[in-house]
Amino acid sequence: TEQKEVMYGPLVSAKRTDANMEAFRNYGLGQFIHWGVYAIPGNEWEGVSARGGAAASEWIRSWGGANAPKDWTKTYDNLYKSFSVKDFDAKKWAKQAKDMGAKYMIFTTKHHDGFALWPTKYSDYNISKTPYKKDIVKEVVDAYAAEGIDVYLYFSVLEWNNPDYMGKVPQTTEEKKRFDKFLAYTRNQLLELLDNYPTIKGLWFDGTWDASWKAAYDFTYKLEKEMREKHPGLVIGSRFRNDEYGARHFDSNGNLLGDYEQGWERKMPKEYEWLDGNDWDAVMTIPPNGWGYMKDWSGLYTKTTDDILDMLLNSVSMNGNFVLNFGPDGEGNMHPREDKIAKELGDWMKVNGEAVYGVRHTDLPLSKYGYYTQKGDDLYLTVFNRPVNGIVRIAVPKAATQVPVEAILLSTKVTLEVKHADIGLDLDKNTYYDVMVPNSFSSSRAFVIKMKLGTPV
Ligand code: JFZ
Repeated sequence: TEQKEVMYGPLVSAKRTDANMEAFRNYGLGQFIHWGVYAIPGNEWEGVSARGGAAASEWIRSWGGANAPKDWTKTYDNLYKSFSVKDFDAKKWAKQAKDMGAKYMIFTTKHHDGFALWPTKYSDYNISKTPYKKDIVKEVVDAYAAEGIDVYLYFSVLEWNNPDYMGKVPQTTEEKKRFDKFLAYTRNQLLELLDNYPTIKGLWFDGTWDASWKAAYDFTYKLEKEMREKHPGLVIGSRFRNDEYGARHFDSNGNLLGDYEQGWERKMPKEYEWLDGNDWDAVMTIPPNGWGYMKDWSGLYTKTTDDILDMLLNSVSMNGNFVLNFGPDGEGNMHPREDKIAKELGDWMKVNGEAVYGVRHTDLPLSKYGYYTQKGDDLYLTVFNRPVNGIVRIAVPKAATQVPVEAILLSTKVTLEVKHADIGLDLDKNTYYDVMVPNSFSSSRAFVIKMKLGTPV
């Protein structure tokens, strides 16, 4: 394919091997937290509703429509005055995340509404002006660090309530001046975050899709460079900037713009090949959409623990991390269903986490029973679809040195009977083994078969 001349392409190699990137590759499970003043409405407020369809609770400021009171955005922009967060306890959140098995977390420092959860010097619309007053970002960063969970900061560039922001490319001298002011402000805030919270491992960018930001590629290129110099090892996703042709996530030659691909928002890659060997994460809501607190989950399909486990194993089987979102309410309490899912996930991970953390994609043919992962010469098959005949047939590459295969149930450590099957269309490449799952073994969720192959596959 023809290569274009790209001046504003990647600043770093897409395959960094430093400690932070290696840690990223091994996280497996992460937690996202969306918190801000939108947690107060919790998707219903003064006749304005953010329920159903594409309407997300953290977008309620924009969902007014015809039913909204005339001064709705003004009402919204004053919600911070009642952000008292009387039940907020960062240590409690961090403990829950730890028990769930999360290895990193992403926290919203500022969403599209522009409200900053840290006492930024560059805008008055921040936590210090609320009844709570204290620095929430600091409490979260410190509490998670104390639990050994890496912290990434979510930052929305676009701001709905900032008069200096505009979505279109600035045209007039006045507009250019205004938008330059906005860019300087954005740079100040980002450098401030790096100064204030030096233990963070990365930044998760959002709100970077507008034409104005895309046209500022020279500014964003320099800013990314500056942030990397200021904070060596910083991990930045592909959603920060674009090249001079407007290509986002990947430059015009298909090279990743950042350290990992950040396009998997409420969707999953179907095939490993789509990922082109890049690092990536999938971020997921429990309701269909809605990242901020939603008080009413009725009438919506909300994902179950089994759904989430399926997506988690699907992600790690393709070398990605899976990041589950939580949207605490205006007082700082998780939704009861989030509490329940966190507990159930944690219970599963305590038994089966070996099949999730630090594992890699295998080159085996896809299994109809579940997902393969591997670590060294250990092969894991997490079974979601238990066959009625009790036989889980696996392909073992000819290169495997340990045949017959040794198989155990990870949860009980019981050895399973393995029989040579030699059925398959690719017997030149693979040989087939049947792992017998006894009828007496009962499991209400997916279970893991751990096998030794004597060699990575
Ligand atoms: C954004 C936000 O608008 C949303 O509120 C939430 O914070 C989410 C994590 O990020 O929404 C997006 C961002 C990117 C895509 C879709 C929705 N995308 O790349 O398809």
